[in-house]
Amino acid sequence: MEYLQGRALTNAIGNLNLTDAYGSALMKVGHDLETIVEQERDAALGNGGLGGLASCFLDSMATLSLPAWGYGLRYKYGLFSQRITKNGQEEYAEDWLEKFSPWEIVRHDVVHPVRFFGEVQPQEDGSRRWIGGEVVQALAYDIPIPGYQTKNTISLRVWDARVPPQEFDLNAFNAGEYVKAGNLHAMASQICAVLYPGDATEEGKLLRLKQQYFMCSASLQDIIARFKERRPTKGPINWSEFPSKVAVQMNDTHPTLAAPELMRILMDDEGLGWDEAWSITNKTVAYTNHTVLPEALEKWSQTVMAKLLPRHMEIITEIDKQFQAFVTRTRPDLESKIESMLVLDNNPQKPVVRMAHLCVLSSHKVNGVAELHSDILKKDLFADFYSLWPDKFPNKTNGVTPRRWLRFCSPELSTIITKWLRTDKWVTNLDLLAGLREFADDKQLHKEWAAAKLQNKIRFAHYLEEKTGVKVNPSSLFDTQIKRIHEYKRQLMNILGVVYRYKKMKEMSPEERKKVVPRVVMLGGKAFATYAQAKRIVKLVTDVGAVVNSDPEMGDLLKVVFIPNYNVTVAELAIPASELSQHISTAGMEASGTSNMKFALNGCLIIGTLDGANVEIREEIGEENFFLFGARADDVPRLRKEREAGQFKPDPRFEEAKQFIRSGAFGDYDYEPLLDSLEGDSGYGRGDYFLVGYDVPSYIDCQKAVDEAYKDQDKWVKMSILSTAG
Ligand code: HBZ
Repeated sequence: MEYLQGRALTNAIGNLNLTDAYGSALMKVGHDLETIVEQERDAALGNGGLGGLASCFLDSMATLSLPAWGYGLRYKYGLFSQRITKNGQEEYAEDWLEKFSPWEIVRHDVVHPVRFFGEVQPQEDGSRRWIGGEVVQALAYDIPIPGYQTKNTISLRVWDARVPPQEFDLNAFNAGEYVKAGNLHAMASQICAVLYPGDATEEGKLLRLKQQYFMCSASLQDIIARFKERRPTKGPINWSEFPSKVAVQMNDTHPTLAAPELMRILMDDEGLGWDEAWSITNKTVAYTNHTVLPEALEKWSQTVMAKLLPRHMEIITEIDKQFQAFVTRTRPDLESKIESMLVLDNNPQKPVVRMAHLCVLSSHKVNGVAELHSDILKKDLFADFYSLWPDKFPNKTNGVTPRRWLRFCSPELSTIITKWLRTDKWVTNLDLLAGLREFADDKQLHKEWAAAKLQNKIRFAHYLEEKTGVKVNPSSLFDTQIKRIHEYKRQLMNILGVVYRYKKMKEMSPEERKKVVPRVVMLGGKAFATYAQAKRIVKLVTDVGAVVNSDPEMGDLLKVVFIPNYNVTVAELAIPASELSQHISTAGMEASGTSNMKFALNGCLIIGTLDGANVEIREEIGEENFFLFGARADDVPRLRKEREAGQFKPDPRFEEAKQFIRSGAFGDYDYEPLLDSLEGDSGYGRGDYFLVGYDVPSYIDCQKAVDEAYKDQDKWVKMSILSTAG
């Protein structure tokens, strides 16, 4: 249900190998490419890493000439745009279609009806039919996804909701009842109005469920129509062929309804029996899990689901019944656990549908997005299902497209890579980058590499000055943390480290200060509008920046910048310019991370915990090229228990940093709830749930090691080359 596409123009002409030709053609008509590129708004139809991953997959599938489709919704307002004021973050609607998007092609001939509410009518032959309720139409818009140097272009098909003219209540309108006449229109236009915000909210749950079903139903009808149309012979449909022609990959639980919807179509519309429909569904759908955070696992109220989708509720109930019978038959030892494994959680206080369980039961494969994460799925979140179906749970570590995330966002570095490898084939075969290892000590490569990185830093410094007014020195160490703001990602630890650094620098003599490695610390990311703690973090970063950046004693030695409105386009500038990037989540909580890959690809070193794909990145680039600190995932439960039992002894540096903030050094905003979360009640019911206090000492030590490494530029550039190579 999400795609974070970014801009299309540079990517499209780049993939078609037309950038230079297009640039000169534009010149002839009096425009320059850069100015034209700047006119395009990001298509921000996603919240964060999950949407970005989907967009990377589209680029790669097109490049591999796979016959794939991305399905999504044509949200009128994408992810909100962020402005930073003296109050911290403010949100504005992102009206990306305001001046229309030149990339979408409306398909007036591709429409599918989608029903909501209504009732289920038993038929004489024993089958069941869903009738009544409200029916809206899904209208297709196609966004082309060109592959890199292939003749293949695939589509991202996004649905818009419309009302067929015959549904307009003309009688009501003529009687002056305009609101009543327009009811269905209003409902339809709400469906695709806004991208659902990433973190669970109580608001708009019904609307979100409508979005999910709208997308699943339209997409499956579309897939089935194509399957029927493309059959070689026009005889009776051989449904057993369906799974060999169609694979539906569910990007998290958001499109889970694809499974019961496929069951419904196969049984109620196509007349198949339960067993055949179930076998086809199971062979067709697969599920990628992106989180183990309990609050992010989708659960829908059974009451709401039964009202909106009565037939699907029947199907889900039957799935549970069959599963229960299967367990009784094959694994009586699991029977005591069955309640916790079912899709329907019948807790009388709050009966809910567990979407993740529905995914696991319906899918033939369930994957995590990094090795560590997939292991946690097997050991923890889906342990009982794993014991039942050990082959169902493979790992698929995330990836990123090397086109957008190296070739196009850093043409300078790309040229050097191509020159030294004597081929540009690495753009479609990243393993070839390993060839750079051979030259990792070559002084000439070092010179070229550092020059390219410097160019990227200068470009980004200009951007920062224009957007924030803060002037930074491009010869400083560029240190970046850009991602959604969340407590588990621990931006708070980053800024506590900065506060400690600043305090120590204030205490230094001018002589001592001369030895300090100049640093620009940059943080960027959006906080969900009602996530108060995340917004306080943004406010703290900007307050620290205001004080540090105007402190004459600091000069170029320390700058702290909040990068406003972080999005794909900003990432394309920030990542190639960064030398150190922070991926510092509490171990076990970041499923994978994908920007860690983008940074490493661009020769940026990583400071990080053993979490998500950091683990595998570190293995590939070598542990000596990775700044590792912090607790291990296995230790986290024990540390939390110790913390709760009052057995945690805070490091004096941690106390000093908090105290400095409390002293009012960065203004008188009420930071107490933020600092409190590191001590008392974190809102998660326990103090310092994310173990910032526990990891701060090794984090500060590790940052010291970063400074030392940066002083030896030969060593640093070598590490940078080896990051790209790995
Ligand atoms: O998916 C992210 C994970 O946090 C990250 O570790 C991983 O690398 C990435 C790709 O696998 N998850 C998200 O970005 N999640 C969302 O954006 C989200 C969106 C809507 C929701 C819940 C979560 O309702």
